[in-house]
Amino acid sequence: MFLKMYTTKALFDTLRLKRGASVLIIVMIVVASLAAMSAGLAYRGRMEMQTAKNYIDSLKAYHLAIGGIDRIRALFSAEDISPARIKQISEFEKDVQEEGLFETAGRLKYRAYDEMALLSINKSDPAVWTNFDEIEEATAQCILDWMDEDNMTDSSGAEDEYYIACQTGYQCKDKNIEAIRELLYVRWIDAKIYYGDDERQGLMNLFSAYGDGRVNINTVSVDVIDKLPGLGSGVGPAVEHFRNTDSQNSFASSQDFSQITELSEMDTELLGQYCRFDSEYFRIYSFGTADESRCNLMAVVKLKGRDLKIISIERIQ
Ligand SMILES: [Ca+2]
Ligand SMILES: [Ca+2]
Repeated sequence: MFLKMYTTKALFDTLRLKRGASVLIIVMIVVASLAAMSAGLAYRGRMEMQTAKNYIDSLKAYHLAIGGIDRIRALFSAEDISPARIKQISEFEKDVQEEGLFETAGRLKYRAYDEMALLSINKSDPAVWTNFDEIEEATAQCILDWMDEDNMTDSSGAEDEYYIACQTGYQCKDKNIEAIRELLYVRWIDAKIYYGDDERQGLMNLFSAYGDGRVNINTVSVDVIDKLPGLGSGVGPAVEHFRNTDSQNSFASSQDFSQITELSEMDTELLGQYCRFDSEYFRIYSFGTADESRCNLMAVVKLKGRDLKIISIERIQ
């Protein structure tokens, strides 16, 4: 009898202990779950705050970059643009935060170049392609196919058949290029060829989609002069030397070529065909930075009198 009572009591004690342990385990699980939930919520909150901050920073960077384009617009409208003034604006670059003009913690840099210092992708003499060592012959053929009206090519080019078979399938343009960024749709042209790198110029820095096919002799680079067919190799350096000798040295007409004694008769005649002496299109680079966010914009603008019209605007690397 005693043994039976003892056994029953021990059984109750054991059950009570087990129930106590179970409750303890449940409490521990609940506490652990609450702690995990709390950590999760805190993490999520931090992530949401970071996402919101990144969004605000990216907006800030974008508006800073747009502000840079506006400042160039104001600069152009402030006075008439002479050939000499074009040279000055083409070198313009400032960090606006250093000027104390913006309260924001971001930075802004911008500069304007003469778009007419670049070769016209649509209207340049097709022979310029023979002077290109930045791209392969096949790539040049693909660019020509992209623009020509026909649908015929050889094994090195690309027309509809190639582009339609691509993963994202699209048709060959078969018309003039309207914005230089279109080149990224052309076979073989990737970001490295388009933007360039430490070793070679990018196509975006050599070509323009605008203008009448002539380059502005007052701003064109030696690199671009070297691409013009038939000119002697010393023409580029001679032109640059003349422009740099005196800040007032500029060309107002083809008669001014006689000031460069190194030019042959043929060079002078060809420069007369290839060159212009003023500009109506300009390229603006504007870089906005807010903390880790950056926004790099490139805009092409057309100047008529003092009125500046934005023709195209794109994000760049
Ligand atoms: Ca074509
Ligand atoms: Ca073709």
